[in-house]
Amino acid sequence: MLSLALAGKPNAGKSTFYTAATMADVDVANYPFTTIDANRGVSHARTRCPCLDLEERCGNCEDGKRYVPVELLDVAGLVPGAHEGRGLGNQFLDELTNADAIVNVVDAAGATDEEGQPVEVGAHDPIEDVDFVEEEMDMWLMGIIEDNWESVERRSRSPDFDLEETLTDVLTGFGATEADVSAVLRAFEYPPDPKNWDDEHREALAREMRAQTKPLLIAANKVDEAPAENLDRLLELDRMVEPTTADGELALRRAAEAGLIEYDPGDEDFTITGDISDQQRQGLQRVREAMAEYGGTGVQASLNAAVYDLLDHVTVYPVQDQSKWTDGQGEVLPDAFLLPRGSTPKDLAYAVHSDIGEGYLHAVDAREGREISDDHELEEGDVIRIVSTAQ
Ligand SMILES: Nc1nc2c(ncn2[C@@H]2O[C@H](COP(=O)(O)OP(=O)(O)OP(=O)(O)O)[C@@H](O)[C@H]2O)c(=O)[nH]1
Ligand SMILES: [Mg+2]
Repeated sequence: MLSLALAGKPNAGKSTFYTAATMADVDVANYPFTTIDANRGVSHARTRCPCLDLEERCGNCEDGKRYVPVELLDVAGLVPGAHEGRGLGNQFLDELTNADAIVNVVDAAGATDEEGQPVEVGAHDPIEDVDFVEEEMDMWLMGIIEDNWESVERRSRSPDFDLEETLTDVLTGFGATEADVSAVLRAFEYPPDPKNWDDEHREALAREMRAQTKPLLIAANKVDEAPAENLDRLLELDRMVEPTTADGELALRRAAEAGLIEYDPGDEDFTITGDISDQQRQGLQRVREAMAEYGGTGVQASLNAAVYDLLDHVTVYPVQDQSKWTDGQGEVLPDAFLLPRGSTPKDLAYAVHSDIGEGYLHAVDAREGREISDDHELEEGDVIRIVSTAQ
């Protein structure tokens, strides 16, 4: 499963975002909330369910809104200097190791200082919080590379030394693959002999590796309180920025669970359906105002941006019956897989099961009802029948 980590300063709203995004959604019954542990849960990317192209809804979506599971990690607050052990230090950088992408939750209201202590709204410039998470991660990785350089040099004396392979061994704990290492090595100039590398080379390697393996998105949180000018400046940055109100999303999910409103995560608005107090009405009205400005609370939009834009994945639906789009039990569109863009039918077969992958014969595009080539690049919403000796 894809894994997204929420990182950022203390008090930015990470746990609020996490709680809202991993809350049980009784309506999406096929993907029950799964607590892995306190800070590791299941959330979803939202996409258009292919059953909208059938006569009837499939039963695995919410009226055509399909929620595909992704892992979400709530990482404890980072402060500047964490890579040197400040605040709660390295432990939390270690927690980021498993993540495919990072959502840096920033307090766009500027109501907390650089250590996360509450200050007056607008007293702290949130732009300062944008860079430091990246900087901490880069410096942390730089530390790992420096600590291992002696062994890289030692291995370089062996006649069959391979830099790519050696660096992959060193960085695998950070989630780097050999493909990541070769992509990074191709992108910058460095001396062929590790003995001749200096700190600048190692720093460049650390920064490139971090960007390659842990791309980052900014959730400009607390938009309900944030001065408009802060939002404007954050949105002008040359980065992926999603305005959010995590608190607003949490209020909506709780109200929906209590049957007070109709709201599906990622909707632009909600409808009040239950008996609510004046106070509740006022609270919801404030959320609605923030939503009107940005087309929703931004929580679902952040998860979607991470999965579909930053990580560039597509949602693909394997089926066994190419005309009914069902599995062996007759369930319509039972599964949705997130695969990197560029994945082929065989990659999908392996994602379903390694046996299916090994026995792969060919694949059928169930929308068109015709066989597709083995190098066909899967697209968002593809419904695919895999023909395999292992079925
Ligand atoms: N106004 C407003 N407040 C929010 C929003 N999201 C979170 N908060 C508040 O910000 C405070 C901190 O939220 P948390 O979710 O605990 O922050 P955190 O980033 O997990 O903090 P640490 O665990 O200490 O790192 C709480 O009082 C939240 O209610 C938001 O969208 N708007
Ligand atoms: Mg927290």
